[in-house]
Amino acid sequence: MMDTKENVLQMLKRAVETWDMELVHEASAKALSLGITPYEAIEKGLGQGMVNISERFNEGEIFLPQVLAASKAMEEGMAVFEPYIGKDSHTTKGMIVIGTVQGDVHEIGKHVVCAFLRGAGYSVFDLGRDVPPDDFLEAAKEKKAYIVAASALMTTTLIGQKKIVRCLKEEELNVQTLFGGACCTRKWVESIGGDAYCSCGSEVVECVDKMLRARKGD
Ligand code: B12
Repeated sequence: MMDTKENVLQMLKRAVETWDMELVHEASAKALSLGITPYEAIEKGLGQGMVNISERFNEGEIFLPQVLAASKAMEEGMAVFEPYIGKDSHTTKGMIVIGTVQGDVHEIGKHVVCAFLRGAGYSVFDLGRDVPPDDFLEAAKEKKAYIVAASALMTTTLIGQKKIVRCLKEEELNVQTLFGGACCTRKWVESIGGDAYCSCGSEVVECVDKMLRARKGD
């Protein structure tokens, strides 16, 4: 098969779907040599593989161990592209503190968001997963963050985003909040008094640029 852009994106998708580490590396190398951007490789290649995994998991065709294996393949692929995302930006557009809410261990989507933000010239301090609301607050103060961002993938953990808003408001910190994750919606974010919502990683940079422009009043 010819190594066209479309074929290589399909190959990246298949590598995640079949949790084939060798194929992850082969396809990632091909993507780099074809000049496919890291954004495309992550969103249109690897990420589409996770979409397929989610569907098959929902339909009961595969189970958690396979989901985990696919997640590892996705992370392995992302690690190949990360050094190529905005590696030469020395100045930072601002600090963003991010994490996955308490009780929730899902991190892949957050990693995608981190990669895109770093690539666009933001400094990102990633608190990891299962992060209590107070830790977001402390990190925001310490890092002088402009934005606190949090991911929640489960209906049971969404409440963690509400707690973050409450925590930040109590301290009257001048930071904005940004939320996302599979079960998070714009309506939810509005209902908890959050500032912004993004449904996918590719919207994030534009959204954050807009938030900071509004903050600076231009
Ligand atoms: C991979 C996965 C796992 C992996 C996670 C590995 C890891 N290192 O992250 C493992 C196997 C560990 C796992 C465990 C569990 N999981 Co799980 N998991 C998934 C799965 C299949 C895919 C998630 C994923 O990575 N998607 C790919 C990424 C790229 O997409 P994404 O996360 O949506 O992120 C994008 C956007 O949402 C957005 N985004 C994400 N975060 C943020 C943050 C901000 C600030 C912004 C702006 C945007 C943004 O941008 C991202 C990039 O485009 C989902 C299914 C689904 N439909 O989401 C279930 C799912 C989330 N899991 C689920 C459950 C229930 C569990 C478990 C409890 C086990 C179980 N019984 O099934 C445990 C949870 C343990 C815990 N305490 O957290 C449920 C949640 C149900 C619900 N509505 O509450 C889901 C929906 C599956 C299902 N249908 O049942 N899981």
